[in-house]
Amino acid sequence: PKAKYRKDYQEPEFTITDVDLTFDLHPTETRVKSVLKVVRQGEHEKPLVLDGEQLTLLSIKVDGEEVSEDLYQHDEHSLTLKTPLNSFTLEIENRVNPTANEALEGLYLAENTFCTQCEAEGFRRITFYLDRPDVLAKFTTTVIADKSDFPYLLSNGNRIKHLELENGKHSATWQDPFPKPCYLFALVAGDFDILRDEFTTREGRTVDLELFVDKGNLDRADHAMLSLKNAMKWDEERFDLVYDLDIYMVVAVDFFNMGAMENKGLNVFNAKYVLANPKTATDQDFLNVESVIGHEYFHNWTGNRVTCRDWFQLSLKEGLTVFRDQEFSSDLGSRAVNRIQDVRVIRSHQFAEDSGPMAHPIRPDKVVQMNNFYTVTVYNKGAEVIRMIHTLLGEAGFQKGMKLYFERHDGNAVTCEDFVKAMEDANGKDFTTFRNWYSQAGTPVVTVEEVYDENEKRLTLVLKQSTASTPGQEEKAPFHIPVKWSAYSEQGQRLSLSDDDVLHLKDAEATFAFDNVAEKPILSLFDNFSAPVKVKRSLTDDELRVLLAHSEDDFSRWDAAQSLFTRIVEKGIATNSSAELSEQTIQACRNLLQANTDPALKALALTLPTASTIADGYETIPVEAINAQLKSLKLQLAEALEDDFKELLDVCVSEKAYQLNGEDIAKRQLKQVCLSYLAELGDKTSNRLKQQFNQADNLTDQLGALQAAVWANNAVAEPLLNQFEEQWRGEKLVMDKWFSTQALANNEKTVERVKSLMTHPDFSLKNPNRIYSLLAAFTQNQPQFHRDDGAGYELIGSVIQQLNTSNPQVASRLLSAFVSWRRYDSSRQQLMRKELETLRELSNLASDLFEKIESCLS
Ligand code: BAL
Ligand code: ZN
Repeated sequence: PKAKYRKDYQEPEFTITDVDLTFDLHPTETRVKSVLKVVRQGEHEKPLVLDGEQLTLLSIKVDGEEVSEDLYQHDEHSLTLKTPLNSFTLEIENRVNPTANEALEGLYLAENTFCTQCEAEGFRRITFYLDRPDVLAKFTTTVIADKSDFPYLLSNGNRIKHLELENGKHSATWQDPFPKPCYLFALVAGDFDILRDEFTTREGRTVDLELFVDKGNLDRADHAMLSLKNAMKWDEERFDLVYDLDIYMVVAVDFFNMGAMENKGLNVFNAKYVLANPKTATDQDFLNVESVIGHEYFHNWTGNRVTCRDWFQLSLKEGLTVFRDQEFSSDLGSRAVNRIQDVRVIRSHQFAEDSGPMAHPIRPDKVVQMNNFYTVTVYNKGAEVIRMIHTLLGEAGFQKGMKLYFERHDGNAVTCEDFVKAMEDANGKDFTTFRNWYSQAGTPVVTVEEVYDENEKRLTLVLKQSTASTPGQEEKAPFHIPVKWSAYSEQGQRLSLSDDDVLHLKDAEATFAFDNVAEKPILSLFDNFSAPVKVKRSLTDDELRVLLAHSEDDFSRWDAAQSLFTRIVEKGIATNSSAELSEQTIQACRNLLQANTDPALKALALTLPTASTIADGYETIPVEAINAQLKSLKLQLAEALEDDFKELLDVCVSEKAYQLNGEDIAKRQLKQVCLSYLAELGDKTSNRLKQQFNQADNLTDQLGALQAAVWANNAVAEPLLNQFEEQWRGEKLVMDKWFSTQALANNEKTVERVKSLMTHPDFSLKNPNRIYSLLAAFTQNQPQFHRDDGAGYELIGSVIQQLNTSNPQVASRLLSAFVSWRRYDSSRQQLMRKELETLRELSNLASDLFEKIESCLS
């Protein structure tokens, strides 16, 4: 496999303006006929080279005439046609085998549903095409299939024709009036239950909304529909963006590599982001449905109407659309809770990616397999970069920039640079330094020095930034880092030192002086996580406790708690003694529990940092020590705050039936945190756990009790696991949670347990959701995946080997658990390296795995 470079981009030599596709669907021999209007771009005599993979070519005609064999060439990846014509109609027939397609890219048949996934480069597995996002064409699609097995035949746009055919077949023809790149093409054929609704745009147009779910699942579709309507309304109100077609369809499927896909007018969703009712979905599932439904809907403008010029620009649509979905969730729910959860993703996952061998800028420069770049960097750090632009411009300025962006680029395939330019031009700003966020990988470390001069009544703040080198980028230029801040007295009163609540660090070092500062202030820096950086700062524990209690920024309060906990763990590791919790910190936690604060914020603040967040602070990750310290800290907190947790738990237990609203969700979240601490106290909590499990009228509470029991290795863990299995066997999405709960259990039997669960009737290596819930979850179980005898590595290594041929995209996601192998001690390094080397020797190694293995072994 060969790498492609961003710098090598060239405009297409031909374009396609119109596509007419006919699919005669068959499980193993689907025939695809494609009629393309092709137009040469500019003056040249080059041949037309179409992408095509795993296709059987049946015929090829130009302007109605069969093409003679000497004028075309067909190899594994392409079809090359010699022609002097500048504009012509190309008609190609080919065959594909949807049943054999376990990679779930292109057209596949799984559990009686034909389905497509074309992003990034899946369309070339359907038919020969210019499979690149800067070729935009109008699509007409006819789907033919057996009517009894596949009563619903769907594609993009509006249905313009439906015909009854011979032999029990029927056909539907769809026309999409909006030119689009082929990655947004979709086709679905199957049998479904349908939830129908409609949305009236602010212009008064009626849009039909149709949600297709597996038969029998209508009682789990309401929340997705409500979320869709909320998203449509929100995008009109906040972004001034109105939906453009007369119909919007969402299909939920069981077999899907990603979360969902924003195909024009026909979103395809992984069922786990559609189906939800209180018995089968947790509060978090409901929130995820809202967020993913929103995300895919928002792509209609940021992604579909304005799309990417090339795949290096992926963050143009993904960073922006994640930012938009985050704002949607924050406007509808708790802004602070959403913010903290987004930051947790950055700290636990993105920082690790940014310091490993696969580190890449949000706009990568070099790609072997595009599927490897649907990353937390491109998506989540990409969203942080957009958020910083929002911080620099404010809401009104940001919206001005969005307006100009659409004025300039609607209907086009553009670059991240075009987006930044629109933001700059609309606001008369200079983002020269800011652009480094697009071109440089790595997490900046900001060092803070504060000096207060009592005599001069002056505070001097010195901020320095540095960013470690990343693969291919030795030296880093400074980033433009916005530092949102606020100041407090030792008693926690808000101090006003300046009118400007954002400091701008644009150079390697900057000094900020504040005069007339009456007393030494405690600064709350990087409020709301105003930049994706790591901060080095020597606050005292007392100062952290002041911020925990008094910062007006909810994120900073949470962050202060996390810093206090992290310090205790780090100190325990450094001194090789048990983590020690001071009386003052216990009291600070108690005050927080008793404060009149959003229960969800209490829950988040009292949740310890993850092992991977702690690990990020170490060059060589001390696996056992982190695990031991986190356990000890949790137990100490449980013992010290036992009465408080019990009291709160009782307050949060609700007599009323389950309701899905912010207040109740927050209470359940806090209840869960209390229960998870109390579960550490052993058998005396067993009855509470059983009681909650048995009395729950919703999955959040039922699963909460199960997880608390299993993760604390409580005596009731096994009986509850059995009971849960008995109740939910066959309910795939619920059983996924049962798998994850066990995969994340921190005990020495977990590896063997995971192995044996792979033979469970509800598990299958063919379904990505099962793999994610059992095996990807297991790789997040730091102490057990990194077991010192290498059993965890062996298990996942052998699964990756199996998936290499059947589903390389999913295999590659699992491989991420190995890429930071150099961060572990030498014995673990050897064991991980062995797995990587074994994989490297595979004769048919997929490009997805090749790329990651090469970068981490080089
Ligand atoms: N475009 C792939 C799925 C998503 O990010 O929406
Ligand atoms: Zn997206």
